[in-house]
Amino acid sequence: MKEIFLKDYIEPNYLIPNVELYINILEKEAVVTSMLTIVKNCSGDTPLVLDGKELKLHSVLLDGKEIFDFDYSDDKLTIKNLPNKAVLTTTVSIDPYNNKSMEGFYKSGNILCTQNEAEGFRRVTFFSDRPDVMSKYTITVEGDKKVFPKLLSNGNLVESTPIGENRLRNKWEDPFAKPCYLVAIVAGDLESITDSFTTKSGRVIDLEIYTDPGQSNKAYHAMESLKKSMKWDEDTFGLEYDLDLYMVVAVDSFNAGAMENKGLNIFNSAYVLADPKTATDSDFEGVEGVIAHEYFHNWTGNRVTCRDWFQLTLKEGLTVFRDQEFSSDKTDRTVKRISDVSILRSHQYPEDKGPNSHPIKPESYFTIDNFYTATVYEKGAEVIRMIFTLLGKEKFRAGMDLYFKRHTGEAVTTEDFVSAMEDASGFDLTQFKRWYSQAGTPVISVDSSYNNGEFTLKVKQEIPKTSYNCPREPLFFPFPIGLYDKDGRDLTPEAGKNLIISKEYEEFTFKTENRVIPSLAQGFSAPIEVRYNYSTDELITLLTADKDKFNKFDAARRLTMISIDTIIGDIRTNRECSIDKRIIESYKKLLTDPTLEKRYLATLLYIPEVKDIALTMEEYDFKLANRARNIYLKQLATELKSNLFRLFEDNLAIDAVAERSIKNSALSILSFLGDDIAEIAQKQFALAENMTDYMAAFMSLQKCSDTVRIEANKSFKEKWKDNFLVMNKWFITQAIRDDETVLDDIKKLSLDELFDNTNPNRIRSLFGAFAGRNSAHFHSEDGQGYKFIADKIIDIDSYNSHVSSSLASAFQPYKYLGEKQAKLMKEQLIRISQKEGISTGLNEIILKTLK
Ligand code: DPP
Ligand code: ZN
Repeated sequence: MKEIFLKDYIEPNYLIPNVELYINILEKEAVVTSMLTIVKNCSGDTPLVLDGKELKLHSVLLDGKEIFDFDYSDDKLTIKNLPNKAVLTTTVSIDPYNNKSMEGFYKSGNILCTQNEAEGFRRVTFFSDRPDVMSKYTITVEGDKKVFPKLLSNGNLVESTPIGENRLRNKWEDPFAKPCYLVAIVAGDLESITDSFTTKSGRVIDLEIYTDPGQSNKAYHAMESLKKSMKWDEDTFGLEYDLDLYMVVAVDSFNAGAMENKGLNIFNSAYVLADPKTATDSDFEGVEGVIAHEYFHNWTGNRVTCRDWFQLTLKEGLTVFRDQEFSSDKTDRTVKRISDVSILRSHQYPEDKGPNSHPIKPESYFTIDNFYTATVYEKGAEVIRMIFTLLGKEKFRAGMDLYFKRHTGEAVTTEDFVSAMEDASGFDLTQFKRWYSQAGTPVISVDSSYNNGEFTLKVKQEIPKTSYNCPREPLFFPFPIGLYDKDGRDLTPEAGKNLIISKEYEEFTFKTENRVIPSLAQGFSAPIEVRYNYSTDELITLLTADKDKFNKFDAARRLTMISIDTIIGDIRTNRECSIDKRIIESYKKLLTDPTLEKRYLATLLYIPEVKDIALTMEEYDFKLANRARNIYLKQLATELKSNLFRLFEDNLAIDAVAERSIKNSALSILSFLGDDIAEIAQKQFALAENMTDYMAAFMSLQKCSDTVRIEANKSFKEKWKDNFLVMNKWFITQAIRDDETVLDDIKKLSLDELFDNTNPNRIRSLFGAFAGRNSAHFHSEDGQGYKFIADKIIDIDSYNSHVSSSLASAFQPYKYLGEKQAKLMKEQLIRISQKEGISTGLNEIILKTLK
C-alpha cells in the first residue's frame, strides 16, 4: 500500500492535448484503440509512465511504428526515449461484461457504461490518469446495432455510420479539453425522452434522458429539474451551458449517486426515475437535487477542474453548496437547511470523531475513493457557505465571476478559489483558510453572565484532537446571535447579527434590562457544535419565539435530546421515566399553531436516530440509546395522542407535499403506540395513491404486531416485486426493523431471488441499511451483527472495493465502544484485515479503524 502526499505533487511530465479513442464492442470483449498526442512537459530523459489496469495489451505504436521496448507491469506502462512530441497508439482488450468493480467500462443490466472518477479510466485504456492532464477527445464507439442501438459519448455526435448489416459506428467530438475522469461511453438499447432549453444568449440545447425500455415515462421530473437547473445557474451565477447537447443516462448498477461526465451524465436510476406512484416526495427532491448537482458540475468541476485529487472539495464542496442553494430556492429554504444540517450532524460529525477524520482538503491518502466523504462534500459545502455569509451575496458572486474569468479551462487548487474570492471582495481570508487544513468539529462553549444591565457572552472555541494529525489553531467564522427576554421578546441588537469569532476566547457584551436568552450561531452559521447550558424554560422560550427558524428547530432538537438524556439517566438508576410536562405542553401549543408552515412543523417533531443519541455518550451504548429513544417516543405519542390523531385527520383531505409531510410525521410518532395505529395505517396502506403515503403507512405497520406486519410485508412484495427501485425501499424497511429477529430475517433475505449481491443499491438497501441505520442490532451483544457484516465485506471486497470500503465505515464507532463490544468488533476487524488480497481501499479503512 502506497501513501500519496499532497506535498509531493509535481506537474505532469507529459501532456496529452489530443485523444482519439476507438472502442469496438464485441460479443465477449471490447477492443480499445487509443491515439494519444504526447507532448513532453519536462527536461531530461524522464520516461513516459501511463496508468493501465487489467488491460490485455495487443500493441504499442509510436508515430505509426510498432515498438517493443516498453514495460507493462504493476499497472504502469513505461516507455523510454520519447521525442518531444509523438503520437502513441495502443490497442488493448477489456472485458466490460465481467467487470464487477463498476469502475471503468462495465455492464449494468443490459447497458454498457463507464464510471471513470476517480481512477477508472485506466481500466479503459493506457492514460495519464490524473485530473491535470486535460485533453480534447474524439471518441468512436462501434457495436452490434440490435444489442446496442444507442452508442453515446461526450460532446456532439459528428458521424453515425452503419457498418454492414448489423453494426453501427458513432463518432463523438467534445470541443472542450477535459480530464479523463469525465470521459463517458454508453452502449445499450435505450429509450429516451427529449426536450430543449434555450439559453439566455438564445442557443437551443437539446436535452435527452435515456432509460431502460419501458422506464422513460418516469424521467419527466428529472427533465423538468434539468431545465430548472439550467435556468437557475444562468440567473444566479450567469453560467450558461456550453455544448449543444446534454444527455443523462439512468442505470441500475452504480457505485454512487451520479456522475457529471461532460455532456453525458450517468446516473444511478434512483436519481432519475420518479413518478408519484413509485417515488416519495423525498425521492422527488433527491432527483431534483442530484440532477442539479451534476448539471452544476459543468462549470464547477468540468470547465474548471481540480489540479489533483487532494482538491476534491474544490468541486464537490462548491457544487454541493450550489445544489443546496438551488433546492432552497425551489422548495422551502428553512426545511432544506434543517435537512442539510441534520445530514451533516449525523454523517460528518461522527466521521470527524472516527478513524477516518480528515480536513476537507486532506494531505495524504492511500486511495482517493475513500475521500468521497461527508467531510469533503457536506463540510466542504459549509465552508463555502461561510465564505458566502462573510462576503455577502454580491461579493460572493463577484468572486465566482473572477474565478471563472481566471480559470476556465484550467485544473486548479482550493487556494486559487479562495484567492479569487479575496481579490474580488477585498476580504482577508488568511485565517479562514485553516478550515481547509484542520480536521474536527470545533466545540464552541458559551457561557453568560449578567451584571448591572450588561449581558456578557463568553465564547470559547476548542478544536478537538482527532485521529488526523494537524494543527488545532483557532478558526474564523460567522457567529450571528439573537437575544430574547424570558417572555420571548426579541431584543437582538444590530451588532449581534454580524458577530465573527476568530480567537480561542472572546467576550461580547450587550446592554439589556434583564438577563436574556441567547440564540446562538443563527441559521447554523458554521459547522460547529455549540454548547450552552440552556434551562428547559429557556429552550421552550426559544422554541416558541425564536425568529431564526433554524434555531427554533434547534430548540426542539435540544429539548428532545435533554428528554432522552434524562430517560437514559432514569434507566441507569432504575427510576421511572417521564418527559417533562412543560415540554409536552409546549408541543401541544405548537401542534395547534396555525401560523406554522406544515413542512416546518414536521421538522419540529424531531425524531433522532439511535446513533445521534449514542454519539452524545462518552461510551457509545447503542442498546441503551435505542431503549431510551423508544421510551421517549412512546411517551410522547401517548401524551400527544389526541393532538397527533387530529393533525393526522385534519391533513387527510388535501393530497400535497406539505399535508403529507405533517400527516405522516404525526403517524410516525403515533406508530410507537403499536397496534393502536394499525387501523389507520392499514387503511392508508391500502388506499394510498402515492408512494409517500404508502411508505409512511408501511413503515408504521412494522411497529404493529407480527401478523399485521407480516401481512403488509407480503402485500408490498407481491405488488412491487418487478420494480427494482421500489423493492430497495422494501429491503431497507426489513433491514432497519427494531426486533431481535431482524438479523435472521436479513440472512434469509440475502438469499431471496430479488436480492443481488453485485448490485450496489441492493447491497446498500439490505446490508448498508442494517449496519448504518440499525445501530441497536448491528451492535448486538452477541457480536453477530459485526460478524455478519464482516462476512459481507470480505465477500464484496473481492469484486467491488468501493462498496466494501463504504460498508466498512459502519465500524467507525470502534474506539468509543465499551470493552465488551469493542472486543467483539476487533475480532471482526482483524479477520477482515487478514483477508488475502484485500483491496487497498478496504485495507486503509480497516487499518485506520484498528489504530
Ligand atoms: N459523481 C460524484 C458527484 O457528483 C462524484 N463527482 O459528486
Ligand atoms: Zn459532485
